[in-house]
Amino acid sequence: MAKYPFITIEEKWQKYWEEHKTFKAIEDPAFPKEKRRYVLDMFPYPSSQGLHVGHPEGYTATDIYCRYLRMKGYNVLHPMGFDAFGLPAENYAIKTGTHPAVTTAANINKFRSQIKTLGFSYDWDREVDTSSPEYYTWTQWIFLKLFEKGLAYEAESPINWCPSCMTGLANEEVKDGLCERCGTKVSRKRIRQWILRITAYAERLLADLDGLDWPEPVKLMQRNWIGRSEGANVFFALERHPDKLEIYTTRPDTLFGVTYMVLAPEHPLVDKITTPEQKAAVTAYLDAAAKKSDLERTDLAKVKTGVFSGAYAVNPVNGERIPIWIADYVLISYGTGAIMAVPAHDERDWEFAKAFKLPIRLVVSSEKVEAGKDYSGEPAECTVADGWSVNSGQFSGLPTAEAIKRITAWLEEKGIGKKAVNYKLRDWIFSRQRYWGEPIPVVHCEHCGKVHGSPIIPLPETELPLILPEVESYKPTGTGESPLALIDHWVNTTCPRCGGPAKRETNTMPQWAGSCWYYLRYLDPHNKKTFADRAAVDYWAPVDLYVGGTEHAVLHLLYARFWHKVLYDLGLVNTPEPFQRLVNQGMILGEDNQKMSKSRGNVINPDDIIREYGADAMRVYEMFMGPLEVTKPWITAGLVGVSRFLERLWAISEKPVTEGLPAGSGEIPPPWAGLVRLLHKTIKKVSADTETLNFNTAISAMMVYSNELAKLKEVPRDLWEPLVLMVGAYAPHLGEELWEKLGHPESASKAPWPNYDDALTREEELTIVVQINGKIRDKFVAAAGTPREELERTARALPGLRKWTEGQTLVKVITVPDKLVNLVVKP
Ligand code: ANZ
Ligand code: ZN
Repeated sequence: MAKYPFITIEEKWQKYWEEHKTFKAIEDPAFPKEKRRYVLDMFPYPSSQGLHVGHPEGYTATDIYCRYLRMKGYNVLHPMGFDAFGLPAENYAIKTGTHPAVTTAANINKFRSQIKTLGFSYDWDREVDTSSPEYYTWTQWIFLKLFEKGLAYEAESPINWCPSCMTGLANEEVKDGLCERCGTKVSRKRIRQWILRITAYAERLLADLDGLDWPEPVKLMQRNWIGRSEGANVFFALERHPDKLEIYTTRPDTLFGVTYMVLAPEHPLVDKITTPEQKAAVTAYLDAAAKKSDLERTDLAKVKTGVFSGAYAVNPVNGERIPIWIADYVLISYGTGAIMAVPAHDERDWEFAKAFKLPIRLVVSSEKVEAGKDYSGEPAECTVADGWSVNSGQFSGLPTAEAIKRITAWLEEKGIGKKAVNYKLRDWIFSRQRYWGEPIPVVHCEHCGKVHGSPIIPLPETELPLILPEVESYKPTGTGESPLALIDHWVNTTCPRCGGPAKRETNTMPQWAGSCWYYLRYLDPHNKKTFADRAAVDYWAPVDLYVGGTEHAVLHLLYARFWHKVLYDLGLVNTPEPFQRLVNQGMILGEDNQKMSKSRGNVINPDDIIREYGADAMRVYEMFMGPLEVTKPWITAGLVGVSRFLERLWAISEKPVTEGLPAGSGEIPPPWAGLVRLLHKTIKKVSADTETLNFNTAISAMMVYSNELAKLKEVPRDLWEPLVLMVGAYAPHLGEELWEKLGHPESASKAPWPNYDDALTREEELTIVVQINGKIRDKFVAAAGTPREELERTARALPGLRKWTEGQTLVKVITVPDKLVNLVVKP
């Protein structure tokens, strides 16, 4: 069989769609809100490697869904763009001197043309490029809004520093102590930086997850990352010192078990309370701790280190003297930066107490407390689970939850403690000491700093965009300054407030900035007056379906939710959440079941596949590999199978088409009855499966049906056209071509999705007659096409036949499927 001419067909229809702007989305008021859908793909970073097979997986899924929705009468917005700022272009510039803008433009062109060869139904008039000044004007504008609201601030504190990328990183960008991007071990560096107050939104970012139709694992990752914790702050008096030591604990019920206190090395009290005898030891310890990352410090497996301060606190519940230690397993950035240590019930404290031979006191029993039992003496192991309070004065005998409540109330009454909530979420380190990013639109003015208190002066909106200037060297300075700091004429500017000399901010924004709001720019991409007109936002937003990989579970998806909420509070968007439904596509592995990588040599290049099998085959194959969400290996044999399916469709289209098969039920001419039923069942299944993104099973249903059509010499139009239309959503080039061959002048994408008659999708039920020795004795109902063995089994088990069969031997069974079963018996 000759290959179907996919090369010409695919080119032809891509040209057609482009020329006719077939998929242009227009805010047509004729569509009511419930008939509009916004379906979004995670836009790609245009790397120099071009598209990999993972990109088309999600893109094909949303494309099929969009085509289906349009045919179902929805107005659909389906845009694409490029997340174009980023380190690779800049690193390439350092190596070759080529401006990142040049590399980025070339990569975008390559990506765009690759994406276009796959026949996706994007509205290309809405394309965005986050690195273009037209776009980043509004990224900078949103930054100014954040600044105005007090949500962007400057600070100097130790942050995660990647010595290879030579830039500071957000906590979200550090995975197991390594730079998320390059895998280099992250160190600590104290630098001036811009920080976004995402913690101000912690509670809402947490609470609003409940209303989202997102995969549970993603929601859980965000919940854990935000890390809400409930407990109490307790004030401990200090011996010979007027200050109070405030600690945060989730277990106020363990107050009677405190045997020492710990301050984080950076705690301001360290200096004040350290006794002269301990000074030298403490100083040495602080120096060592400063060099470690938070991860190294809090790792449970690490040997605990610490030093005694020489000072004592007083336990408010029993007046005991408690030694105060300094140890780096307590972080300054969490809670109050100080803890009460209860080694009997906290593992880190247990290890520390064992290492430094500090007392351990049981205050929670794992069994219900027995009257008169002695709970004193050192416990043999650490128990963190809830139980019943012991050795805890008036609170002994209470179960943990109750003890926490009562002790907290008691602390509040005495004025020595209060309920407290803490979050693991930290503010977002937002500035990068690199070149290829959005300049932060503020200046530093010494004069204004003296007169008004703050030297930071935001640019007025009218001065946006603040264009990223040309530089001679893209190389980061490594000192914590961006290469922009070296351009004197750019750095030295005038203050927009006082007109005096001022210096520009030289840090740039992180790559996440552009992707925080791109889905809003698609709504109104050419607007010069605002980031997106509110009417356009109201027309389309929020995103109804967002499809992309799991790698963004916290980073992009958390940051975008944060910015969206800020815009919502400013009255600029219509919903508190940007992405109503999220679906994660599974990873596509190499044929060897391993992650695709250059070094393994198992990378499949989409261009090769498209050249050899066509874009439609690539699309259908990626959807046929398995459920969208699961990880699955590439199997070339599977691709070949899919390509045969498309060939078969082509072969069907080469047969003569006959007209006039009655479509309604009841009067179908007998030779077609079975096929008509199969068609209606197929439409029902493909519709339902496409709606629920179960593309692989929809494809199998179309394959089964096409096998039946392939057996015909001539193909009735009424049996063929619905399949062509459904195929058109999956393999759109082929679909258009077959539709045109059937004589339709309009694009198949504009035709309505085929309907089915539900009556015809139900199993046809037939009455099966049962005979004994040729005489009709009984009957039963069975689905048409029930296999012979099953009919015989049912017939033989009929209770009504017993009087003829009892005591007889069955000698023969004669079965006519769909009609009768004759049991031949002998005494
Ligand atoms: C006494 C205690 C007894 C604690 C007990 C636990 C168990 P989450 O759930 O993560 O919020 N902690 C408080 N601040 C800390 C800091 N800055 N660095 C390191 N550890 C800190 O954990 C809260 C618990 O972690 C707090 O409750 C405190 O130890 C410790 F049987 O206080 B707990
Ligand atoms: Zn000024």
